[in-house]
Amino acid sequence: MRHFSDPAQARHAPLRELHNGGWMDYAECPSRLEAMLAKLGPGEPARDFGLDPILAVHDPAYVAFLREAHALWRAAGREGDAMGYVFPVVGRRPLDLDRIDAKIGAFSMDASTPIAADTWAAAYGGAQSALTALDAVLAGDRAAMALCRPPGHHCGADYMGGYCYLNNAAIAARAAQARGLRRIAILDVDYHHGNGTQDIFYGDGEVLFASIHADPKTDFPFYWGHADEQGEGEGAGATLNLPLPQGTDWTGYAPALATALEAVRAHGADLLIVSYGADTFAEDPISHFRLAREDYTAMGAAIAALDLPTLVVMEGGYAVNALGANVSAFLDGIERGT
Ligand code: OKP
Ligand code: ZN
Repeated sequence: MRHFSDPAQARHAPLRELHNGGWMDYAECPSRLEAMLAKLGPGEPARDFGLDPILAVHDPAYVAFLREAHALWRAAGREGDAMGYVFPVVGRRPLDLDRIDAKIGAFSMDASTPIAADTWAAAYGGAQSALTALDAVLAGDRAAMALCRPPGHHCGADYMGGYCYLNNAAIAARAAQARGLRRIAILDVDYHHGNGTQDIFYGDGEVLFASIHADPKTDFPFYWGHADEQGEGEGAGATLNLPLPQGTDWTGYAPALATALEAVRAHGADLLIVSYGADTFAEDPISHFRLAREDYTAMGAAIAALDLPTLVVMEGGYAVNALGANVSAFLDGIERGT
């Protein structure tokens, strides 16, 4: 399977994140991309499809903010990474405030998503990787992989969060629709619920969002991913959340995967986009499922049995030493099928 990335993706390097009231090293680190490339080989470079496919998902004011945020931070005399500390959970509206601290909170859902000097370049490169891999699938490849980093599934049309700035899976889905595919399924198998992707397509009946993730009662992002969230309006029934308890291993995971795959089948999708996270791995440092490497091959094979054109977009996975092998095991399953 061909895979795609952009060198700029390695330049996003926040120093630290707030974790349980203290600072820890930033888990979503540049070596994640290096580890995947070391195992899979260099792959192919992303092509540049420009801003339009990004603006088909994201609000122009949010995109403008992402591009200028770090410069504004520096201009305010600050060091290090831009981080917010006031969040308008009530009455958020486009006030067009100048101060960086006011802008950043209005475009954030959490305080674990710092903006460093090259964050925009990396996020932009990742989105282009997704679009390039999509192009390979639309040109006839049965499956292709975008080694996106930073990940995308927590950010929405006008907010960042959970290490995510641009929603790569959503950008690819909208680009596929612009090229004539109507019905699309997004299967999110990252450990964390893809709240941003869900939000973007919540009222859209053409894009199914099906997600298997740690129960948000115990895990980030807490407020979304509960089983009763099923879509609204024309999107009613086109969101499927399958939360699972901490400690879940393949025995508990496989039935949920079968349920999600059945929903993808029933949706009648022309294209499958997989938001793949390797943070369901037993040894992941910030997550609490117990999948083993060979489970990713089984997962890939079960997905391949859908027999749909498949775009795989990288999300999380923080056991860096195991990351390349885990991604490779998953891609082997997709290639081999059942
Ligand atoms: C991104 B992806 C802990 C704060 C919260 C955010 C987790 C984002 C996961 N330091 N951590 O879904 O893998
Ligand atoms: Zn995750």
